[in-house]
Amino acid sequence: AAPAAVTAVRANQLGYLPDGPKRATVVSTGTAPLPWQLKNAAGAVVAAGTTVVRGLDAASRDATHLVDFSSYSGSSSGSGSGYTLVVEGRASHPFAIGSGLYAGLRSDTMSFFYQQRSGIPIEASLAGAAYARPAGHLGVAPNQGDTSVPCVSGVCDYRRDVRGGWYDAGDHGKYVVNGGVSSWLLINAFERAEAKGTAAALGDSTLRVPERGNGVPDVLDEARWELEFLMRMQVPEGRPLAGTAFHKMHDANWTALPTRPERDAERRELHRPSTAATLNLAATAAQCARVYARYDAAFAARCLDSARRAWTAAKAAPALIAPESDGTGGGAYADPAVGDEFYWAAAELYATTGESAYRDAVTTSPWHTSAGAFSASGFNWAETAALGRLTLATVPTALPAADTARLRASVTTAADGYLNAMSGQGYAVPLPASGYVWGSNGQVANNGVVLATAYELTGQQRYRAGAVESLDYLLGRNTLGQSYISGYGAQPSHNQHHRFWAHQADAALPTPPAGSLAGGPNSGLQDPVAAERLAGCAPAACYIDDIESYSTNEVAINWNAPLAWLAQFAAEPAKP
Ligand code: 9MR
Repeated sequence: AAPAAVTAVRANQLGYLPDGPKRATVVSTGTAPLPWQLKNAAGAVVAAGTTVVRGLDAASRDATHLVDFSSYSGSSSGSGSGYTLVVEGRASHPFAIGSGLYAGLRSDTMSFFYQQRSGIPIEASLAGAAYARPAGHLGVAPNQGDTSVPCVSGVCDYRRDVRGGWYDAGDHGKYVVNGGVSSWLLINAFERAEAKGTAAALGDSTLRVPERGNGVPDVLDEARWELEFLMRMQVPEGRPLAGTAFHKMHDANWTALPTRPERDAERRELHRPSTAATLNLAATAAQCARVYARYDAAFAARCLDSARRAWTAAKAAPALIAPESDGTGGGAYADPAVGDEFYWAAAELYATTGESAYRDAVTTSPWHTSAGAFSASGFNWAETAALGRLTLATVPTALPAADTARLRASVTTAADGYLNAMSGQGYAVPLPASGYVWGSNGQVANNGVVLATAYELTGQQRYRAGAVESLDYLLGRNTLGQSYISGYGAQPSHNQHHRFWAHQADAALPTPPAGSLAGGPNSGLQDPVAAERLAGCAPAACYIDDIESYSTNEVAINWNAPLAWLAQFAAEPAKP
């Protein structure tokens, strides 16, 4: 019989960890196992075997086989990224096998946040000459500035200084709801590493941030840039709704692509407070109070005061819902259900203070026991109960031991669900076929964080393997053979939607810096380019590396944050 046609061999284009899982996907309609070979840079065969027929992959509609070369324990030396997997004469892109693969990604994914900073110049010495730019939105013409922003909603008539923070994504908006989960993930990555004893790798002068050398771990310096902004968004004492947080601030109208931050001439607007934003502030400021206490007691105390006031204000105003219709000039980030945000905030306040009022708010919340806290498609900016669970499962508290054990089991049960989803697929993605929504790559990374946390809790290697294989998907083991991370792999995204990293729109501007994660496949086709170019796509193939495809190809802080978390995890050695 003629050999079965192989149309692609999809592997992680960055590479594989010597002690990690090493799996790849072969696209072939062949119904019999196929021989595979692993070749080194010199072309010598160093391992061989036969594929396992996996069959039709629902999300991509590809006919698939699996290659498992996990037992190969050699590694490339020097730059040695020359391994290829070859099946029926067809080769994967070259990749490395080495233990140091993820250190660069850890650093680059964190530099993304520095380069998204508002209100501070981006220095060539830290970001590279192509990425340097003046500070944005400090009120220097033509900017109208974030230093004195009018509240436009009708419920307030004053101005606030809300400078700083990170721009959300490709736009220049700053949103408390999305800022919360993003800063939480960076700080959680550090808190996790502290508990594990690996935080030194994240300490002072480990990242390219201007605060290098100040004695504070750089990841905390970076997250503080956002925390200071989040606290500026709190309504001051003496004003109506004191203690709540403004939902968001952004331009009055969407700006054109490209627009450099310092050239944005639109009016900046502060939109009315919401309960969801207030609880994002309560949760992240409470987390801040716990984690920064060892490094800056005064800042930690300021965070705790802000968190307490936000909690009290949210209890007094539990139904301030930001409308979905408020999407001119910035995203809506509307979240009509805030019970999960109440749970998350209570969990952080309880883990930090141990106080009974917060404990009672935790234990009486339906989210404390609901099986829905970890959904199949994962937590996100609107669904935050899982964040409270992760904190209570990992940070020591005085909850009864049985309750803590149940919380931990909820994390491993969720992780087992993701592993189960992965094992039934051709590409091992911790998402159901229905999960390819706006920002699906962020959902993959978020579920990777849950898998990695399950590993930290149990030491069981299958969870580490699931977390690392989530990275395999993002780095090229997918139906498009796309590395969704700029600067990484043979076929990386490089035209992500961004107003400054807009090389595709203006050749004088740079492409996104290395380590920028594209939003990823979105079967909703919610922008004109996607609608025109991707009609009929299989869910996992609804992606185009075009700067205008904001619904599949934007970057965002809430997607890069779990990627940075995972890169940090994968850069650490496995537990013995
Ligand atoms: O990530 C957000 C996604 O869940 C929503 O479906 C989408 C439409 O409302 O908005 C996404 O967030 C965007 C925000 O509204 C504005 N800045 C860019 C964000 C990423 O695309």
